[in-house]
Amino acid sequence: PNTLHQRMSEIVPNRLSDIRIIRTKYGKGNLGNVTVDMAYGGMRGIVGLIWEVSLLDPEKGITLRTHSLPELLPRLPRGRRGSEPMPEGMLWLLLTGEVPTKEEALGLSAELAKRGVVEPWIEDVLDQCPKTLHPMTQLSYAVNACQHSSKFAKAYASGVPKDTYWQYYFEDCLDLIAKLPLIAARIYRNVTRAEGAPPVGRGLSVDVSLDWSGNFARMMGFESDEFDDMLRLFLTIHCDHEGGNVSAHTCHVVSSALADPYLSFAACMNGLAGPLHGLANQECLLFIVKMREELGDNASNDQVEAYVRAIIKSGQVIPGYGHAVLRKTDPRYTCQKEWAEMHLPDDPLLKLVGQLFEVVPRVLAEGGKVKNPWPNVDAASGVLLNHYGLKETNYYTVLFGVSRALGVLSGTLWARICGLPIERPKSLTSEEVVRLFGPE
Ligand code: NMX
Ligand code: MLT
Repeated sequence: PNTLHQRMSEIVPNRLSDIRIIRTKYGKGNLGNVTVDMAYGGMRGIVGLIWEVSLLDPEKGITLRTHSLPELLPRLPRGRRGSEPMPEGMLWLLLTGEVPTKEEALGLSAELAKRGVVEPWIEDVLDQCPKTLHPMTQLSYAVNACQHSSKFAKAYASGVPKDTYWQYYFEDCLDLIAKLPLIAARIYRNVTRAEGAPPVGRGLSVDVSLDWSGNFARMMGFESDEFDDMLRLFLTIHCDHEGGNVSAHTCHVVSSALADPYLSFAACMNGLAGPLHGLANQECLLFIVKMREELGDNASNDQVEAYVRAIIKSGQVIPGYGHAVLRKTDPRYTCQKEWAEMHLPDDPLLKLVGQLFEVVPRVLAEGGKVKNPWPNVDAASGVLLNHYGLKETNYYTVLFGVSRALGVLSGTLWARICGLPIERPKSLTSEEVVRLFGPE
């Protein structure tokens, strides 16, 4: 079978030629007007980015290289074990636009396992982190430290030609994706170790006979086949959500200054760590657990509704609900909910997830302020993780981040392939708005 690099090398020249034609034909096409409100309003609705690997439809949800999630999941190759797709297959798809064969995905799996090493001093740095340092901060810290071995940064400094940049970028992206399970598992083991127990130290390493996700599960200390499958699904579906979300956009803008993939991805993780973005998966499970503590196991929908209303009245958001672009239930929520209904139908927290779905959209829709009252990706994921014994909520966003590497590094690599320039939109001051539009 082809290696991913061989296939990319074949695809890149053709795609670049397509893009030249697209730009010649449509380069002057108008993508819409920008109002002052849009500039104050988080740039909502402004189309200002090219992101080759995925596209978000407000009604239908994410399409990954034109494939919707429900259509794609059954088609992605399965590995030697388990019944859920290997995230490696998703990576291949995002980078090439092609669903890989099983052999191609397994080849990529083996390649990632080979690349899965971390410099010992970075392991030491992680071992020295206080257990109380948030796992996302530790992740960002370690990824920044891995920049020490960036092949792109070295090649750039040595003055390699511009049209070869992507080759070095590709190497860094694959190396980084390969290192992430090891880094993230070390963080998990350190933050969950018993009081007074020593940090992981030496001895945590990738098993070349396992897939990327299987390795991650095993290094974290999880052994069950069902956990492995749940993690494969989680890592596959959280990978990408077009280019404008905070994490992808951050990766894109940082990389546009030709910062290497390590620096770009560490910045991306800092954005994902915000509670309105990826941290919402942590917030969401905490919310459900607290609600259960207060309402017990047999709460009625009326009690859930009263609880939700009180939270909103206190000025807090309901985590796991709402979206800046989506206007319907997130298909990533649906897919996790269906998985949970099949594998953990009696979990009391799942019952509450279902009750929230019956109550929250109606409550949020009242008054018309919230533009999307429906659940997003984070509304169900914590219940799955918790069910299989991964109960440390402050670790949940790390799992999101490991998955997100597949998408943001693919999108960013394609930006480098296309030679997109440094990103630099124009900003205004409020005085300038008045000068432009106000009375003389
Ligand atoms: N609960 C309560 N209020 C909400 C919610 C919610 N879930 N969602 C939106 N609103 C409020 C929002 O705070 C804003 O209020 P105000 O004008 O007083 O500032 C108003 O509704 C309008 O917001 P929208 O235009 O609907 O949403 P926006 O595009 O600004 O923000 C989110 C999108 C996702 C940040 C927002 O819906 C939210 O805060 N949701 C809860 C947090 C969450 O689940 N985030 C995860 C998103 C997915 N991910 O993983 O990244
Ligand atoms: C994501 O997966 O990045 C979130 O749904 C947030 C977004 O798309 O803005």
